[in-house]
This record gives sequence, C-alpha cells and structure tokens, in this order.
Amino acid sequence: MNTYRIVFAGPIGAGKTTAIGALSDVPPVTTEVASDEAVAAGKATTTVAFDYGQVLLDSGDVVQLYGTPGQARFDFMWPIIADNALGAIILADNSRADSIARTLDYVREFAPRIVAGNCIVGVGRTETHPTPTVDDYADALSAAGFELPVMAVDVRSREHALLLLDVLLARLEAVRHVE
Ligand SMILES: Nc1nc2c(ncn2[C@@H]2O[C@H](COP(=O)(O)OP(=O)(O)O)[C@@H](O)[C@H]2O)c(=O)[nH]1
Ligand SMILES: [Mg+2]
Repeated sequence: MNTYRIVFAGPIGAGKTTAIGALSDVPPVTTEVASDEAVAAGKATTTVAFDYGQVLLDSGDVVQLYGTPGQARFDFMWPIIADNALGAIILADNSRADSIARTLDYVREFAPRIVAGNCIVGVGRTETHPTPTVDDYADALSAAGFELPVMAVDVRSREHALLLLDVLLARLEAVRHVE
C-alpha cells in the first residue's frame, strides 16, 4: 500500500475546502474562521491553516488531501504542506477577472515544490462564467512553459472532483514509468 500526498491550491473561494469535503472518505479536518477577506469573496469563513481529508483508492492506496490556505499572509504554510507532495490541484475561480493570471501565480509557486511538477488546473464556475475558456488557460500556461491539463470542474460534485484526482494520478503513473 502506498500513501500519496496531494495538495489543493488556489485563491479564496476557488473551492479547495469544498473539493476536499467532496472527496474525503473520512470527515475532513478543516480550520475555518470568520474573515473579512472571505466575506469579500462571497462567503463567511476561510481556511487559516489547512484542510485535510483522505481517499482510499480501489488499489488500496491512500491519497492524503491537503488544502492550502488561500490568504497570502498564511503563505508560510505553503512549503510545509506542499514540499515533496506528489501532485497539486490548482483551482481557479472563473468569475474573477484576473483568474488566468492568478492561476499562473499559483502554478509558478507550487509546480517547483511538487515531485516532477505534477500539477493539474481545475476551472470552476464555468456554468455562470464560460469565458475565459479552458483553452485560454492552457494557452497561457503553455506560453509560460507549463504543459498541464486544464479541466472545467464543479468541485461541489464528487464525480468532478474524482475526475481531477484521476487525471492527476494517471499523470503520476506516467511519470513513475519514465523515472
Ligand atoms: N456556482 C458554483 N459554485 C462553486 C463552484 N465551485 C465551488 N463553488 C462554491 O464556491 C465556494 C467555495 O468555497 P470554499 O470551498 O470554502 O473555497 P476555498 O476558499 O478555496 O476553500 C463554495 O460555496 C462552493 O459551493 C462552481 O463550479 N460553481
Ligand atoms: Mg478553504
């Protein structure tokens, strides 16, 4: 049995806590507090330390899911959570005007910390905000030197969240076969 650590990153309100809650087989651990920044992002609380959940795969492997805090003043937590993780899921909120630029910031921050730079981008709220498109994200990432999968997802759905995880883990297998 293997244990993998996967991290979720992205701005406040992108859905990190929601995704971990949707995926986890155990009651997720979360550290939510009331926050003005969260209110500005349309919700009452935000994650101050990290989220934790875990998924047991059919293979018997356990995937540990860590959510990073979105607020910049907690960015000291990022390396603690992310260094040497086997993959990162970067969530984007397509309702934000600067979503592609923010996504690039998170990819630049997290990809170097993750084993083999194994990241994937999940774009949320595409049902209300269809543009920019997934291709627009992929093109911007590619122009910055990152060839990463980008998918439209609604992490409130366990199926969507599982698909993100599956694609990430499939890439991990591919990396392991090459190494
Ligand atoms: N309409 C819509 N809401 C979403 C989508 N993805 C996430 N949400 C909502 O956005 C909020 C995200 O909050 P949270 O998970 O706390 O974000 P975090 O700050 O990244 O941990 C929740 O209220 C979700 O239900 C989406 O694709 N569409
Ligand atoms: Mg959160």
